[in-house]
This record gives sequence, structure tokens and C-alpha cells, in this order.
Amino acid sequence: MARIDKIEVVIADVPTIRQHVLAMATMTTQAIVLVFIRCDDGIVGVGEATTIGGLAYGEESPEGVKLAIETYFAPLLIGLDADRPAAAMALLDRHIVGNRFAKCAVETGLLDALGQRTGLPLSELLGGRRCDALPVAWTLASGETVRDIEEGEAMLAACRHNMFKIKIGKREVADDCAHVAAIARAFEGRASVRVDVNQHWTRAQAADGIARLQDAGVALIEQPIDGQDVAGLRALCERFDCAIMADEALTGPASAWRFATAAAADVFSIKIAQSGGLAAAAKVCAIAEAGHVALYGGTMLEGGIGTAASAHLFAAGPAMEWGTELFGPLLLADELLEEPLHYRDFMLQLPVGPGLGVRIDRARLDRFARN
Ligand code: MUC
Ligand code: MG
Repeated sequence: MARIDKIEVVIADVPTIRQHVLAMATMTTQAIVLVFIRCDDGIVGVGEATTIGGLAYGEESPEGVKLAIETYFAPLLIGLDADRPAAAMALLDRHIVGNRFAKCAVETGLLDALGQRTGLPLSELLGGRRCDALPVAWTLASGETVRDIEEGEAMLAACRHNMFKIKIGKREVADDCAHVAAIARAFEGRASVRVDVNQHWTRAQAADGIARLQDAGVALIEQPIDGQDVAGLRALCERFDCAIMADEALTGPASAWRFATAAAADVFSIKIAQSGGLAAAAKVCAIAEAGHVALYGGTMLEGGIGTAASAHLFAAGPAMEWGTELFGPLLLADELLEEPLHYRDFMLQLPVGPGLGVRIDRARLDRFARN
């Protein structure tokens, strides 16, 4: 039997390939948070707890995750049976409220270690994979219409992405919708165009904006209003034909249950960290299925570790009708993995090796790691 021996948390600030303009933050670097779980048989499992824009997106920050894991998680975990990730996570849940991103990283690290020990890829540990590759959207968020269209053209020409998510919510509704309409016109019949408002519209702005976007041919509207506003989202689902997707609204199985039973979303964006881990994200998928809510594989713009973990879960669970947006590593100007994830034919290819099937290159990581 192997025991958990040591836990290390590293924050690495990796530049992005261009500025990424979201309603709540403009990113020029991404703070990648990695959790290394060393077991006494020498195996090291890795998990990721990356979030967006410090505390601008959610309640956990990179620095907070590191502090929580080192101060509160590690003493509970050291010495536990490393072959029992579910038991370790149950212990954490008994002693630690919330901290979903930190818990996701620890669970991922434990599963990665178990996969390496047993020789099985994570998706096999999670029940076996349904597919070997997942369709991947790209986010157009340079902040400029012409540049976004040029970027989308390049992605199409390279057969990398034919689904584009446009980030809006920062400007006036009419300006944002004109920006999206221009991009939708440019890609009409060649790519699917979606938007993410990141909760930045009021109910009235959403009614106006979604009517404009629907006319422009946008098929999917992600989190147009406050994630807590169940009644507001339900009203938008009833009023419009285009699909309404919940993202920030979903903080694990309990919120998924609330939104599914209230018919307050047509689609759920499944995020492993936002759900509180892989097991919790699988429950969110099951609730969606039971409630006839379609699925989409979301990202917190993680690097290769969180992206690979998400891909294993999405490939092992029910079909993602709206595809995925597991492009996080492609937004980073530098690679942290020994062998990068493979993207081709508009799909992310699932890694095949044991555990996550990808390994961190420590020398590369050290170039960006905070002291
Ligand atoms: C979000 O809200 O979905 C996903 C893609 C992207 O560009 O930002 C994220 C966060
Ligand atoms: Mg979103």
C-alpha cells in the first residue's frame, strides 16, 4: 500500500499569446496553480486549481488555494492510503467547507497517482472512455472585431476550431451585439458562433441583447445574467429559442439540481474545478442527463493538467452535445508539459498514457514559478 507523503503547491505566471478580454478581467498572464502529491512509493500525482483574474471570477484565488492546501488540506492528507482517493476526499469534505478548486486539484492529483500505479489512464479509472477525441471551441476575446475575425479565419484554415465563443458583457449591449453580429456574418455557414456574457447583463439588458443575438444567428448564450438568478434564467429559457447555458450558476451538484428542476438552463457548462472535483462534476452531468439538460465541456482556462483531467472526465461521461472548450493550453505562450496535448481536425486527442497521460516539465515550470 502507498501512502501520501508530501504535498507541494506551485503558482506559475505564464504569459498569454494575446490579451484575453473578459467582462470581469483582462488577462495577459494566467496564474497556473499546480498541486504535486508525492506518495511514499515515489509516484507523484499532479492536479490543477487554476482560476481566472485573481478573485474577479470566483471565490478562490491562486494564493488562497496554495494557503488552504498547505495549511489545512496537507495535515489531513499526509499518511493516508494513496490508493483511496474517494476516502481521502470524504475526509476533506468532513473537515473543510467549500474550497472547490483546491479540492478538485487534490482529487485530480490522487487519481493521477492511482492511474500511474495501476497503469490505467484516468478515463479508464472513471469507467472507460466513450470516445478518443473531443470537439474544441476557441474563444475570440482580443477585444477587437477585425482581429477576432482574422484569428477565427486562421483557426478554421488550420482545422483547429470551427466553434467560436465570443466574450461580451463589458461594453454597451448594442455595441457588444454589433461586434458579435459582424463575427457571425463573417463565419456564417462555416463555424458555430456562441457568446459568454459572464453574468454581466441585467434581466432587461439580457432580453434586449439575446433578441439581437438570436437575429444574428447566435445559437448559444452562456450565463447572460447573475448566476444566482434562477427565475431570471428560467424566464430567458422560456422566452428565447436559442439555447441558454448555465456556467457561473453551477457550483456543484446542489446548484445543478436547482437549475435542472427549475428548467432554468438548456445547457450546463461542466467544469471540474467549479463543480468541486471530478466526482462532483460527474454528478452534475448525471443531474443534467436526468433533467434533459444538454452538456458542454467548460474550462477555467487551465493549462495542460486541468485540461487533460477535464478531457478524461468528458470522454468517460455522457456525450457533450455542444462540444467542449478545452483550449486552455493553447492560450498560453509557453508549454509546461513534457509532451503537449494534441489538437487536430477540430478535436483534442485524449492522452493515452497512465493517469492523466501528461507530465509537467519541471524545468519549464520553474521558469514561471513564483518563489
Ligand atoms: C468562462 O466563463 O467560461 C472559458 C473560456 C474563456 O475564454 O473564458 C472561460 C471562462
Ligand atoms: Mg463562462
